[in-house]
Amino acid sequence: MNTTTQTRASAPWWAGAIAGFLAAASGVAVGTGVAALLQGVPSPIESVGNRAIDYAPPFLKEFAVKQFGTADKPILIGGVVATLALFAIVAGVIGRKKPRVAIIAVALLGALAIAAAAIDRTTTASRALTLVPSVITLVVSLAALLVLLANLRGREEAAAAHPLGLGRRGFLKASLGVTALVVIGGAVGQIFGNAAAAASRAGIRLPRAAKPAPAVPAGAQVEIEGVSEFVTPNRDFYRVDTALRIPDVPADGWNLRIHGMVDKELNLSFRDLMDMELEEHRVTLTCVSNEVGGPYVGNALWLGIRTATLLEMAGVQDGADAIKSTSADRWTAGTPIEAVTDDRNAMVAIGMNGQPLPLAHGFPARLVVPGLYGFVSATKWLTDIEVTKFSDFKGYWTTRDYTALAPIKFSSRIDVPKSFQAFPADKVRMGGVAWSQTVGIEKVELSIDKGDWFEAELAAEDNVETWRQWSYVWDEATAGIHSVQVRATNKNGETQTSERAPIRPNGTTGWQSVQFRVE
Ligand SMILES: Nc1nc2c(c(=O)[nH]1)N[C@H]1C(S)=C(S)[C@@H](COP(=O)(O)O)O[C@H]1N2
Ligand SMILES: [Mo]
Repeated sequence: MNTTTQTRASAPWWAGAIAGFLAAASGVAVGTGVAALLQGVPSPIESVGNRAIDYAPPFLKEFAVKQFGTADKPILIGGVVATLALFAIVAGVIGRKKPRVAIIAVALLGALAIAAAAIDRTTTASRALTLVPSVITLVVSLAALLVLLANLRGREEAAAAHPLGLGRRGFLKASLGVTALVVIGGAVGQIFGNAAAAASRAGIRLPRAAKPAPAVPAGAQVEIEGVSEFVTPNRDFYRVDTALRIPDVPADGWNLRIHGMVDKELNLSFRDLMDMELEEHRVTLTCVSNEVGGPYVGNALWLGIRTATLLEMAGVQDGADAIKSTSADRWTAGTPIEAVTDDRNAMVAIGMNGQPLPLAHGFPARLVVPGLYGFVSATKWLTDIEVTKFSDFKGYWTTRDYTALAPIKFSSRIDVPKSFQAFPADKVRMGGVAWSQTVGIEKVELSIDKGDWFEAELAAEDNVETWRQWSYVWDEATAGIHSVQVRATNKNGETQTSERAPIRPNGTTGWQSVQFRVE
């Protein structure tokens, strides 16, 4: 027995750090596991992350999308976890001498998680249920902290030899126990996070379209290695949304409500939709966050019911100029009534490239509106369409410095060459895509080494709501570094402007240029 009389001596700082970390980790792990078992309830970390997403200033979101692309979500989660861990560690270190401070700090963390859960828009469960994981996190973290600190304080003199005052074996057991909790909590979250929707999707057999899409015309696909597939496979289709966890929305029990300035409110089940006259259309979606030459554009075959048909069933009243669409995770978009009732192929879609919508792309149903950026039209996990007026509401991004109206700015992209791709001199084959949804592409021009513009070869057109591919074979290439620039002209006779516009408030413009090497 160590007989030091220094009763105020405290455990080493790292023992406090470990105590703080273990306390928070065990609480979060249990909370995460519990959340996963409650359908539609976000975990405490997700709720805090969701707050960060909603409160982030628009420039930060642009930075994140630009720097991290679709990895922005894991990075955000990582940031939340790292911040939390750091806070808990500092609390533990202080707690060796001032347990009250540590307890208050951990209680504050728990309270933060509870507050985040209390206003988490993404939950699809009741508010009371949504609070359960964060309350459990608070209780477990505090209990763990109290036990660990009591051990630290109670056996100060032995603490150096016996980390956490638990003795070596006790310490090992505690660490292993928490590690197991974290692993189990995480695994349960992975396995059960979207279980209901995944099972529901697996059980769906989509009906054939009453009005199928014509086949993709021969020659719509440019046969050059590196040029996009004309129809983007689901696994390659870009994904953009604010959802940290994909909303878990099984088709059974799902309901689409169409209401507001209508003669007759509609409530449609998934079955109701499947039994309607379904149509199929290829439409190219584009995200406002797409930089010139960027990847956030994709072309798919959508199966669904025209919004015009649904709104005719409901009977739109005079004076309405917008629909406000809402998702299961309470994201919203505002779309001009004209765009969803005119003769473009705006749809409530339930199928994508011959399959039920993938969970990430809006299962069980989403909106697709040709010609408008996704943030003002393409609501995924759709549950509600309110016929209303623009003067009475704002969509999610419109409250965050983006415009209310956002037609897609027509654009063109170079798929090949990739930046600094090397070609043999006799084989410089270029290609890419251009889009001007609802108008159509008339011409694509190229300029090599800033020389005169000349026309690229246009591939066959599918329809004016899809992109169109282009190609060019440069057979007089000389060895060295070259550049190629692209610009499109649409069927309204407008040519892409060289003027650069940023993403915010309503989309980029400018000409893409790529450098490449000829050997
Ligand atoms: N529920 C929900 N729907 C949403 C979004 C979202 O954040 N939440 N983002 C929109 C945006 S900005 C775009 S560009 C499209 C992208 O659709 P995709 O992920 O299927 O490509 O979805 C739209 N629908
Ligand atoms: Mo978007």
